[in-house]
Amino acid sequence: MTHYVKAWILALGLILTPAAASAQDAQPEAAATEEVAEATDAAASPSGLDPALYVPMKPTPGVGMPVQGGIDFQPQVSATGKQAKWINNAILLPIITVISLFVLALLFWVMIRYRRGANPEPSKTTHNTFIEIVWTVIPVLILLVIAVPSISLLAKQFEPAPEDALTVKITGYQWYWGYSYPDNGDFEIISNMLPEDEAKARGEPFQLAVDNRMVIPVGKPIKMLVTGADVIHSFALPAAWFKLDAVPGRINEKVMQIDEVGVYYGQCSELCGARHGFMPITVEVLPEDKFNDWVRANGGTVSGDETETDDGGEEAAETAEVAAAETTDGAAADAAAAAN
Ligand SMILES: [Cu+2]
Repeated sequence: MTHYVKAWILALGLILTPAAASAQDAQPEAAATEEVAEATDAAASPSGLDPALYVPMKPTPGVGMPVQGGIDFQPQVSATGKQAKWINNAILLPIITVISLFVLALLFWVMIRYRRGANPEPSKTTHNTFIEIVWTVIPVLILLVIAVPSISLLAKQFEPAPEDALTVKITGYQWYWGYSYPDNGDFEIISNMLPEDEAKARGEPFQLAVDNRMVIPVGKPIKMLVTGADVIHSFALPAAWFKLDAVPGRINEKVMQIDEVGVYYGQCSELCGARHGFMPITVEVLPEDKFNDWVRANGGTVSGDETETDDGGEEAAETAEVAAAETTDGAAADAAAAAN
């Protein structure tokens, strides 16, 4: 009798197990539906900013991002990038190709012409002054040809920022980026990678797209101050030929100027921990007026926008400064008189 009871309990258990399993499934499904709903909301106002001021730009396929089967550098959108790509394609690649083919031909010639069968008595020659001079001088000339454009490019990349440059401070965190704009009221943008469905919904490449982009004006030198908050990261944007390490306790500086409006993707390029591969960079380059609108949408300030109270404050500060200088002069004059 007892084994009947056991059999019934077992049968009941078997019937209920799939039901319990599907009950467990049901919960994540509901969560997924909520996520989709959230994603749709985000698509309606993807940036979360006032759409009258800023709507994230769609990227151009193949520009500012890696392409399937690509073997060349990305199309370059900065002056240094264009020069660097030109050096690679017009100077380095042809020289490398000619040298490789020449050495290969020499190898084949030696292997065939001087093999044991064709040349049973090898020559005992050890020196040939002419050939030694040739194989020293020609490589030196080749290196000189490469050095001239490459050193000038290096110098150009590290020229100090001009007076009118816009400063952007970039901080690498484990594992996202922060962009702050000290010239525009010092607001900070926190930039995290978008989940796959959200990136797709926005028509952007997954693992390169972010929720909040770094936005800069087109054709303007940007003074990039790069630092790390925890470990060493590296800010890299291949389309702009820009890469700079983000080191904690230290600020690295380099100018970046992008001359074409668009969306460009990059990645952290210094192994920085578990989610190193998931802290992409998205830079959106806009005309100056659109950039100013984006600053305003983020609650930042644009020079020329200052309110009257601000001007009043500045004037008051200037007056105070002048007064202080006069006092100091007066005091100095008094001291001089006393000394006399
Ligand atoms: Cu990193």
